[in-house]
Amino acid sequence: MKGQIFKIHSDFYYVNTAQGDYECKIRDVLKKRKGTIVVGDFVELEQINDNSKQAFVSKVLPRESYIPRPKVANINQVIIVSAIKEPDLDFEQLNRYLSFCEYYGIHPVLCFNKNDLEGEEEIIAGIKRIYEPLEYPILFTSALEGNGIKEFEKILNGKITVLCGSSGVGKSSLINAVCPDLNLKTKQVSEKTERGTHTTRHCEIITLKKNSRIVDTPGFSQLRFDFLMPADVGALFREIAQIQNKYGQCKFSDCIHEHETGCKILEHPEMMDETRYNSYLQFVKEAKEYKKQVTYSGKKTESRFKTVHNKEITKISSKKRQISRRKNNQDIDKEIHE
Ligand SMILES: Nc1nc2c(ncn2[C@@H]2O[C@H](COP(=O)(O)OP(=O)(O)OP(=O)(O)O)[C@@H](O)[C@H]2O)c(=O)[nH]1
Ligand SMILES: [Mg+2]
Ligand SMILES: [Zn+2]
Repeated sequence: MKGQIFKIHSDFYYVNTAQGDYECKIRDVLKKRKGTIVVGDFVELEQINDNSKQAFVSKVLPRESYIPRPKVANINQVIIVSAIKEPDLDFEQLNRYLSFCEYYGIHPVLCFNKNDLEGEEEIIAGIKRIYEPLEYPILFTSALEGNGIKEFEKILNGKITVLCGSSGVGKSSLINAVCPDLNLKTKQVSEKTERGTHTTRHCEIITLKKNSRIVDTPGFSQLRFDFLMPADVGALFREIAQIQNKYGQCKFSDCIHEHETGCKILEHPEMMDETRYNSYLQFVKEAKEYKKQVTYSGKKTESRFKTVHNKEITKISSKKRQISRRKNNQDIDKEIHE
């Protein structure tokens, strides 16, 4: 029997199957992998007996996707929720979430909530100008008055969605608007004392409607780009590929578009919005900290992917990669010489 883990509680794994939900423990063979089995993993079950709703997880199936915070596998999309105001729209935070989606290969949707609050036409126009050309789906909603909730509901259909966004933007309120029975806890912005605290903490896949499932724990909270090389940050910004498609590659293949000569990104500032470029520079700065750290410790880990013809390709680790014929011949030459 196959199913999907929707909740983990110490040693218990709660699995959703076509025959209903099961409370499971894992087989001894999986004990070593305990910490790596996460909510969202597809698994195979062995029932204890026919009428019991208890079972053993005997196998974990390969993943389609994975994000680390919250640790959840096989999600289909991330909805990045921002508020048009209260709290003020934070472009860097929004771009950070977007770039994380690009990095983990998960489809992002942009949702701008609280559009019942008036007098923000300029902000809305700015959002459209920046994000429409990047071809991200965009929603404007009001959890309070119901605008755009039908569209929001439709986008959830048939998928497992992670919502992310700063505290107070209305993630729980949006879910409550779609599914009032759930009655998730929401909190006044003014009640918040600490920055970055969230009302919602645990990680669980919640079924909203028959085919719509969500993870209410905010995705990617407090993450920084301090785990990849500066030259890899460009692949997380779609406009950089767009510019290079149109005007050709930068002069230097390792260009990080900061102040190099012959840089196509710097030559065409009209093609990349300033807030986007500033976010890009900030993420490059974080990546440089990582580079410094690995250079210092001598433990340079290779980036997980490279970009070829604007397509991300997962790199093969140096251990698994076969020695090239050229390298092999060079080694033989060297040996003969010596
Ligand atoms: N005016 C207006 N207020 C809203 C809207 N949606 C949510 N709010 C209010 O914003 C506040 C925060 O909403 P939540 O749903 O708790 O926000 P959240 O994103 O889940 O926050 P965390 O769980 O802390 O991450 C609450 O006081 C809501 O009533 C909206 O569409 N319009
Ligand atoms: Mg919440
Ligand atoms: Zn460049």
